[in-house]
Amino acid sequence: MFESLTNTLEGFFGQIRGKPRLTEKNIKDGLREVRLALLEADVHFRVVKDFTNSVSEKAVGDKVLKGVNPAEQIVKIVHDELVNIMGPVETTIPLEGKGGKPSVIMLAGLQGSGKTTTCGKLAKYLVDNFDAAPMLCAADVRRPAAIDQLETLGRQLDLPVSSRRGSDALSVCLKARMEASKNSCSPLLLDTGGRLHIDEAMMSELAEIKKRLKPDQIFLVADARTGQDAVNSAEEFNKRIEFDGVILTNLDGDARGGAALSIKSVTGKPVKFVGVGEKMDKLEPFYPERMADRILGMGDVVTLVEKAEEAIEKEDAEAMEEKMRKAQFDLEDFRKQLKMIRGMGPLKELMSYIPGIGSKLGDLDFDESELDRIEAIINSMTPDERRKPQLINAGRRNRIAKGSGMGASEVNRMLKQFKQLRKVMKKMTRGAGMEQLDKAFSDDITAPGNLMPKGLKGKLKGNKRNK
Ligand SMILES: Nc1nc2c(ncn2[C@@H]2O[C@H](COP(=O)(O)OP(=O)(O)OP(=O)(O)O)[C@@H](O)[C@H]2O)c(=O)[nH]1
Ligand SMILES: [Mg+2]
Repeated sequence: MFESLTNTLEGFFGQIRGKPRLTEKNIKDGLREVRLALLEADVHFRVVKDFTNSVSEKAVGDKVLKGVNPAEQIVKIVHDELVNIMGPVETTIPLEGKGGKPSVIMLAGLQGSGKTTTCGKLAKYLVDNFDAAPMLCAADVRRPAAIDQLETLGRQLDLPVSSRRGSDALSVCLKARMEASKNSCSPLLLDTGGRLHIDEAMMSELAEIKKRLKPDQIFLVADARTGQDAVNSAEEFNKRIEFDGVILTNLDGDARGGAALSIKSVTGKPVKFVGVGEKMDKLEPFYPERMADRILGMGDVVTLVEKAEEAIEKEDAEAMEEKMRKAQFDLEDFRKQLKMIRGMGPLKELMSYIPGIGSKLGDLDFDESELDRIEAIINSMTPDERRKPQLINAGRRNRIAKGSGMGASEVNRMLKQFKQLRKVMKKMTRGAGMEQLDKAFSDDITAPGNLMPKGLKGKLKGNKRNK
């Protein structure tokens, strides 16, 4: 999303790295490019101006000039400034209203921005993380299909939906609140109607709902792909219906990301959640720190760690590590790990979280089918063979090849790779440094078609930001 900005920033830091100290001139020169990259990423021009001014001011300040390591200082300044323009963010959602009544969460936004989908995602998020018992309210009454869409989501999530066809939006909301109260459901999530453009009819409908229901929290749902339009309409919305925060959808797509960087500065209200896919579990709280890390190409280690934690039980992980250390890691374990890793998402997405790698990936292609082949081969082995690969003789190898639809040479190659992988693991768990790891990787594993994606090794080697 921020590839070009990340590259420019890396270049900027690189330039500074070569300088003995920060001066107004070398900062200004570098920042000129950063300014262009920000504009190119569709960041609002006012935000760009404030951002670069602020970085330059802090960087050429007295304190910094005395510093010993200018490059690190400038990275820190840029990082803090990025965090500053996006935060602070408070993502708590009131689960209960006053006096034990249902809390009311209102979602508003332009047509097609993702309100209905987000309504379902947010409900699921509250159920999964806080054991809440939400109710959805179909307050988009202009289009019958909108009500159907929310009801379908409700069935899919096994959550109640309050709707009333042929009624006006305000009455639907009031009735829904009574229903939620009667059924002890909270929060009540209002999926309101959107228009293509901000118009008086939509605004007065929303204002009326706000006035009568006094929502505990109001979210503006905005489509990140619309860039500056999203920011401008957020500004308009906020003037009329003051909201508490923004849910930015479609951050998984080819959005340039400018909206994520601009909304807080322009509206004074932060992005609180982001939609990163169509499925119901694709909603995440927004963390400015992590976003800044990603923009700076530091990868998003915390997200990766969280994903891994979701996929793997701690005890499993410890047992696995012990096995790796003792080189008892067998093909059965390997199969488990493969399953786990693939359960975490597409390889390329996972790699993008790793510090220093993310920005280098570009449009590098990951051959996931190679993993399919490896899985097929392991699946065709008997449990005994998985535990003791040394049992596999020519006869067994041919049987495995047939069973998995591969050639005998592919089975051989896979076994050879596995042996190497086991060696690498042993070294890594004994605390080997990057050098040894590099050496281990320079073996057959990086050969074309093998485990490491083509071209990545070279890219990694050229990467000096590995810490
Ligand atoms: N990839 C991706 N698709 C999304 C995301 N959020 C919503 N969508 C898709 O965007 C389309 C529109 O979403 P809706 O939830 O229907 O939008 P809406 O704001 O309710 O639209 P109206 O009711 O017509 O105003 C749907 O096809 C969603 O699946 C997201 O974060 N990522
Ligand atoms: Mg809708």
